[in-house]
Amino acid sequence: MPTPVSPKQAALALGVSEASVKRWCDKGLLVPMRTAGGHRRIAPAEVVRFARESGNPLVRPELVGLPSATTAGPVATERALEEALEALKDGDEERLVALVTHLFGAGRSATDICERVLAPALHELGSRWQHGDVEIYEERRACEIVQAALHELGRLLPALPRTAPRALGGTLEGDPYTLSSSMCALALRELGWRAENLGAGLPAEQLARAAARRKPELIWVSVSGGLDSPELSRALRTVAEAARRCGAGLVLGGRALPAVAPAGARRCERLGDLALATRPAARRAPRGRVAGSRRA
Ligand code: B12
Repeated sequence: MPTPVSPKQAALALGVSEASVKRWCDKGLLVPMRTAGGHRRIAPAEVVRFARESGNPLVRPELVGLPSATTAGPVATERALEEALEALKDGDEERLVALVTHLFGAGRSATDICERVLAPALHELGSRWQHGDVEIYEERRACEIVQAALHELGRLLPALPRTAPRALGGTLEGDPYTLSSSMCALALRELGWRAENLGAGLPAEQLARAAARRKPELIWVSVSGGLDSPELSRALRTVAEAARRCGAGLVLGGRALPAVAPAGARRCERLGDLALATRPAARRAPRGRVAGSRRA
């Protein structure tokens, strides 16, 4: 995250007077930090939080170290998917980062941006690749750019308290898809979880070992490809057993998830389902239930 800014810079970024910013600070609506000399400084993430919650849009985000809004104005909000696709096709990381920052600043959740803008843009790119209209290198480049946009969104989320519950997850051995798990981590972060993404292609035993050491309250696994069906079911059972041992909930999702998931797991179609599936009461399915038989 860029460095904290003065009330004057925050005011220019929000398009309001410095006096308003100071008043909001005094009322506790904007939470500043203090320099050694006692001057107020406001973290860019705090300015963004205030902009989202108060309905005062960031008119000059570049003044708090965020990408300029000039490449992603209000029109882009309506045609965000098209804009994202163009940025991906052109290999324009700056444009995609500016777009997601703008959408987030305008009040869209990071989860929603993943689900309604970034993932559909990748799906479209995939079908263009299938029809020979997109080169392999363009697809790989798009993944890198999306990863950068996710990273930026992560930096815009408010800091979590130290007491926030821990979640960890990733994709299993042979599954090379990185973005779905990164998006899960971001969505969980947004829900207040300290989400540790262990990345792609993880042997189930490693995930089990990480769970035993890190003692998460939640484990997620995204399944987009990789192992053959019986091997995948075995790997998922290993993870489910690890979750059971450390008392963690288990959420599963992804395009290639088998129809039957291990008992105790919650199955999700969408990132948006995580909100319900990770509520304390919902984290555990009753013993013996086959999670695949019930949509979370
Ligand atoms: C990028 C990409 C790759 C890259 C990925 C690189 C990387 N760093 O991740 C690489 C090069 C690995 C790749 C390889 C292949 N790919 Co590919 N790939 C894609 C592409 C374009 C995007 C994938 C992606 O990241 N999507 C974005 C994610 C976020 O979306 P998502 O997976 O749908 O996930 C969403 C939900 O499912 C859910 N979700 C997912 N997991 C979880 C978990 C939880 C807990 C929750 C709550 C939710 C959740 O939330 C997500 C956001 O909405 C897709 C197109 C597509 N339709 O997705 C093709 C696509 C998946 N690939 C395809 C193919 C054919 C292949 C290859 C076979 C190509 C080849 N001949 O080598 C290989 C197979 C690799 C393997 N071992 O499985 C086909 C699959 C067709 C099919 N029916 O199976 C697709 C659909 C393209 C197409 N239209 O033909 N691919």
